[in-house]
Amino acid sequence: MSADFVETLVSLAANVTRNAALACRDLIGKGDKKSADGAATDAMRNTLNAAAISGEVVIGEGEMDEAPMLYIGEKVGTGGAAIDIAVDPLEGTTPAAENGVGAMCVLAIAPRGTLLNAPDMYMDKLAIGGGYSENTVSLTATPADNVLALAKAKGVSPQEINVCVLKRDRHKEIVASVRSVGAKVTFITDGDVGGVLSVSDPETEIDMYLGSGGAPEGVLAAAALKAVGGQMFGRLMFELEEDAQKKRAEKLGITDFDKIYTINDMVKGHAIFAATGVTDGNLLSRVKKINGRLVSETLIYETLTGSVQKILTRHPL
Ligand code: VTB
Repeated sequence: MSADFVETLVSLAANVTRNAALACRDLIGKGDKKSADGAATDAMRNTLNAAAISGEVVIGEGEMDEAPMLYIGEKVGTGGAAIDIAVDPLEGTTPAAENGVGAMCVLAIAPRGTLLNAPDMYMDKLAIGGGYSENTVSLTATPADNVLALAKAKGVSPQEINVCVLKRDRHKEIVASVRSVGAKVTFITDGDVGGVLSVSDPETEIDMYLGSGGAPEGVLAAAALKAVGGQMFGRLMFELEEDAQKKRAEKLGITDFDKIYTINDMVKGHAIFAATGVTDGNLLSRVKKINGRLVSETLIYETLTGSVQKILTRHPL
């Protein structure tokens, strides 16, 4: 991807997530996840369809028969460069409906065929920020051993390591293991794209992300984390006796069900990631009305130059 083309895609990506966040703003806190998600999805699709790209949705709202819009395989754009599109129009429908923490509109763009077509199922995830040597941590090690290894690499005591985890019963063992070596756990209630990304922002003081969440969200987070040289590992979690899951994965080209995906397996080349805040979180603020104008916050991660930008937009009246 040339620098000019990346610039074009950056502004497209920012436009898409901003429009989605503006579209669902009036539905925040109204207790209706579906309508909020629908408004964001509609806006994303309209913006993508007006763009001079030949986009194909590889991570979307579901398979063709279950999602009317932005389904996997849907073609978007008026024609142009062949690119993969990954979307989570409203990442965190629950916090959006409840005006909770960390809902955002998310999109990643990459050259055609370079993003992992992740099926809609759980993925076990492990992420750390940039600046560490390869194999500092591993999905096959215990959480406690990963904390010890990261503390050593960072040159701090394990007590100073802060691990972000989705607050779910299924993560009890991870939490106990992390705390057994004296490290901190920071819980989030929803939204593990933001959870993974918190390792990329020193202001959050989060060193590691651990736990299971959506596989599509894993690929989206990987697209951003790659820009800052972070590391991420993911393993699809097939449920026992769930042949249908394996069939769905096979349809998307996945044959090795035990594979541990690295960040470069999930995002094979360059990528552009954009997220606009819908509710307040530790990375982004909600769309606010200031002096009668809507103001949004958008984060852009871009792998070509390794840049991270936060864009504040004052929207026209
Ligand atoms: C995951 C996570 C998302 O929802 O999909 C989660 O990746 C659903 O997990 O970021 P549970 O089944 O445990 O609720 C999110 O947190 C989005 O809200």
